Amino acid sequence: MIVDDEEFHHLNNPADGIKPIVKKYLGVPNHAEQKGNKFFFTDGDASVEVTIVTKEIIRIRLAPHSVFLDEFSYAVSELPTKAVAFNLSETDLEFKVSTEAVNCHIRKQDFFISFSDNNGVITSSDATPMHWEENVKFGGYYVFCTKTCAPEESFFGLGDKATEFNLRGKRLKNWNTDAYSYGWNQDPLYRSIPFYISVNEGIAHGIFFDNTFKAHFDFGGEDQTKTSFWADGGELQYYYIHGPHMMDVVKNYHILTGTHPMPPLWALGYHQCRWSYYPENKVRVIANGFRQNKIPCDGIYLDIDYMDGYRCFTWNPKYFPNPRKMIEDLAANGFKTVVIIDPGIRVDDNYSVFKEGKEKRYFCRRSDDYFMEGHVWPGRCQFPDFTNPEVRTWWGGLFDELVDLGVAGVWNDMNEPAVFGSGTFPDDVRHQYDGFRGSHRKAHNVYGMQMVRATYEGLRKQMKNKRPFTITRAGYAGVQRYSSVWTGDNVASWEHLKIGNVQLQRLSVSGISFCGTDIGGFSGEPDGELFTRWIQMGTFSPFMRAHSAGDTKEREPWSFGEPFTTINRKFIELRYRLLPYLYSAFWEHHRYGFPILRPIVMHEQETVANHFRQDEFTYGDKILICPVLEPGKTSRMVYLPKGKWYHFWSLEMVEGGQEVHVATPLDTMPIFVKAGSVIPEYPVMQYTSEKPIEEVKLNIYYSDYEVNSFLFEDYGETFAYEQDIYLEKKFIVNGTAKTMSIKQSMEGLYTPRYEGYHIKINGLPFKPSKIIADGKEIKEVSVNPDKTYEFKFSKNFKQIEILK
Ligand code: MIG
Repeated sequence: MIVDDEEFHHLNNPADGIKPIVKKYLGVPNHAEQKGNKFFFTDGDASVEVTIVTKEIIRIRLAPHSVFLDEFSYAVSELPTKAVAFNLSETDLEFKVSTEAVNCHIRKQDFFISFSDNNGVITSSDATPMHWEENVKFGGYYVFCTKTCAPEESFFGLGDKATEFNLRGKRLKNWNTDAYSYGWNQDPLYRSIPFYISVNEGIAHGIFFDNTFKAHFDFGGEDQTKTSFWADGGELQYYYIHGPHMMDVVKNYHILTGTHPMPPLWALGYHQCRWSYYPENKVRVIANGFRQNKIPCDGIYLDIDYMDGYRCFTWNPKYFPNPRKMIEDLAANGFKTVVIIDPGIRVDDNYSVFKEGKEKRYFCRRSDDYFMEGHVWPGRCQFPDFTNPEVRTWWGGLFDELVDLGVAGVWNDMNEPAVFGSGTFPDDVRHQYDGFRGSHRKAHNVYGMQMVRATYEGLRKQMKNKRPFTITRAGYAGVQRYSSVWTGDNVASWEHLKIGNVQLQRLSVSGISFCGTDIGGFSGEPDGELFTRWIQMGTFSPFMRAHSAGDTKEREPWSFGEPFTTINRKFIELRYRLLPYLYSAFWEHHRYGFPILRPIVMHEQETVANHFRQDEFTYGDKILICPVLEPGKTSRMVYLPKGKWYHFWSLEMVEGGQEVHVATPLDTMPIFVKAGSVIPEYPVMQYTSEKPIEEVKLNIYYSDYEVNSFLFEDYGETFAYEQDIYLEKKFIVNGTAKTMSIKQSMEGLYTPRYEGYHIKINGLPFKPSKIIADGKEIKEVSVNPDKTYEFKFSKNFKQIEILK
């Protein structure tokens, strides 16, 4: 007998009514409800929550069956609490939630959500309603958001992506990956920063998709009229961050995710690294090499070979029989020692770290309770669950011996986490997730960040009032609160110099200002020219470290002979001369949320052509840099934003708002200083604390319009700044055809030890007859052939007048 389908279906099968899994879209919002600063809208089944975070920041969350997940985020430790004025209004067409700066519109017809500014300009709007798809295998939902993409809209951010600075047309993924020798367009890399900035018709806004699962972004790639982001789990939760300037967006993103703490001053010096300098004598020889060659250096690194069988927190007794003595001697020679620590802990019952972690059940487990085991450098390893606060505290405590030995900084590597063979942990590994539990699908992207957090917090406790230095390879949004980063295993190629230049600018607008590349390229062999061009770029990277893989030739700044050694020295010296400038830019980052590197588009976002400039950037806001990114280049074009600029080497004044042709012989690179700037300078030292600063040089550049500059000073290595012990100085420069004035004001509780300034006036368009400082005429002025003028005066001056 043939049973026909129809008949079969007529059996009373309860599964019959279950439809296949499809994407579900929000329906029609029929209801609005307010609870404090939150508004809830529902279509009868799913709900959307709209939270007023600040005047410029609104958060959206979606709950498919109206059950919101617990509010917990590793990126945002606390939402700002300042009271904001807002209101809800309703028309036939929409609900509208407004602050002074932004409106969030919820369209009644289809639940489209859009945002507009207080001039009514729509800056972001849904192209389909928010949607989701049930995940049968793991539970929860894949969550999706699709917005419109305007014809000339540009996109920036997302951390360390190795592709064009403008992300328009790209489809990218966030899943922390150990990407040895990555190439152009390779994705994903080491970090996941689900934050992007859109600039359209001169207005910028940001989207921070705070979701730690594997996440995807499409910026008009698949369909040029659409921008989408989606994740393999978690909640569809994002922050709309209003501009209108890119700078506002970045500052507001920092309000959510925090900034880097102030680094110890030495960490802004030059660092030398290699896989690996060992045994001990080798480390000493390298350190002495710097002093003999008179090339400044503050940090020296010990890569994995300092350990005993790669066991973290141990020393190889053969190579490093007396680490305390070595670190002490290095310190006496002006070097801070930084050691690497990886997450993999060798399975070995005779190894105390493993034993203790095992007893206390601190290592990650699989879904069936087996330990997560995998091979890394030490051999078979287990891995601490850094998402467990108790484990973090334990881990932090493990640094006590290293700190006691005098170690000044810690380098966390392999924390994507990386596992040989399989790449990373399987999805089913369980994590405590600060009590909110999750599989590795949820914890993968935050694992590295929680590791370096544990490291930083442990060091901070043990170093008492001293600022620790940490560096991490992996990270998630907010990792800047705990660490600096480097861009991982790059390659000694010109292409990688270019990639690094873009990556650092991108990290900087993505919340991670304290970043650098492996100068010279990690794998492969740079020639002298490439190494020198890389040192030049590195001079203007917030973090400056040369590093190289073990199978390459040794590579110190003097390894290539002349003329390279001399040029490398000149640039590393320049790094040290500009330290007070960098340190001040760092303070502006830490305290006010400014990025340290600022791409051109951040200065002039109204001009679409600038959305595609990626070579030039400013270092702080006064110095414009354009690295030389190709071999054999004796000149290149450089774009200068509007205003007047001085060529750093020739002092020639150049009008901005155009591209200029700049000579680039190997011993220089294009550097320009904004007219009106006051650039503070330290004397060159072989390391930051070699001598007390006796005098600070102020390089002042004439301008015929008013320009403010800024100098930050404090103790340089303690947390006294958290008790407001610091000094913020403001300089105002202005000039006419016959006069120039410099005013100084200061605020704060710190008193620097030095007494005086050495002032150098650059670009003066007239010959001065008189210089008057606080009412007194300065008699001793040196006049230089390049028409610059130098004199000394008290650091407390209020006003200097220069008269024709
Ligand atoms: O599997 O510690 O990116 O900087 O020198 C390689 C050895 C492990 C990768 C890091 C690199 C470091 C290297 N590490």
